[in-house]
Amino acid sequence: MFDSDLMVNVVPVQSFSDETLAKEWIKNKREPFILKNFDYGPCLQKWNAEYMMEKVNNKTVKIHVSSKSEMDFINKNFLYRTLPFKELIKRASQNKQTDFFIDENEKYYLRSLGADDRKDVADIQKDYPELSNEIRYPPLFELENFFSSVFRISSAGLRLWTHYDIMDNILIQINGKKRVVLFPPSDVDNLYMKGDKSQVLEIDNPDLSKYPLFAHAKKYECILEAGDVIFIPSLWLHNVISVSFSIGVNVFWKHLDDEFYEKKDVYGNKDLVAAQKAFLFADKAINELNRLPLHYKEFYIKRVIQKFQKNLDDE
Ligand SMILES: O=C(O)CCC(=O)C(=O)O
Repeated sequence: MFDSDLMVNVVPVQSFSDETLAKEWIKNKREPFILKNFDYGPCLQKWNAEYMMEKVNNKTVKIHVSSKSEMDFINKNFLYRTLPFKELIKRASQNKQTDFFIDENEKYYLRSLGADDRKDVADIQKDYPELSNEIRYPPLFELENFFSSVFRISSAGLRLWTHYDIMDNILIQINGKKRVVLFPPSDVDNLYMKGDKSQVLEIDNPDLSKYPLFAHAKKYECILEAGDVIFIPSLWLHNVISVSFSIGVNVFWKHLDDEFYEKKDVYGNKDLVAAQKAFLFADKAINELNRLPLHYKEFYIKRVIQKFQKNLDDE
């Protein structure tokens, strides 16, 4: 189903070809945009499947393997596997028989990790030295705020679940095409969140009897072509589908003071420290109220919500 009511809420993501304008937009507007025609260095011409297989020789990577196009983190419908980088590229780009046994229906997804994935932040410059001088990042953030750079390499047809990140980031599309759908943070009530992920997997064909509020969510949508970069502001929910075999680089940076971020968060996807504390206090508050008879609990939950709402209204 592609409901016409849902179509009403689709906004095309706008594009710029001027980095200065783009940087201003990040500062003032905090909405997604595509930056076109930036010079990323040789990666744009070079980084195809053959080149990557030849160039990155001695590396193994931990990947997601899924028999479904819609990867579902909440119900874990995929497996983690470790493969040589070369083999991942072979499988993801061809999805057919290779030296290893391969199921034609399997789809592959790499979100690259640091050298020690428990301690190190992913950084393509360090983790893939053979490629490091072939990519240049657009000047959309201060270098001192750089947090991580992550490969996103995917089979055709694979969809990454809708989620938000707590840091501003850009996704540089280097090879292949992606469809990106974004939802503003103000729609978080319509997205049936579980942690940082939405439970609505099939965003083009949602089960509205289960997720009726999803019909009100405003979608921003675009196709990312090779050579495009999309700015994804923190807290904007996004859902990404690889239209073809795809190589992208995702760069994250800290746009708030260091103290707001959890120190040991190597993935950069933990909620801000203040928010984690707030969730903890909320759990404690719920435990307290659970001790009361139901009608008291209902009454006081409403009063607590009023208190939060008043705080927002007073802003
Ligand atoms: O490109 C992808 O597969 C996911 C990108 C993403 O989640 C991001 O840019 O934050």
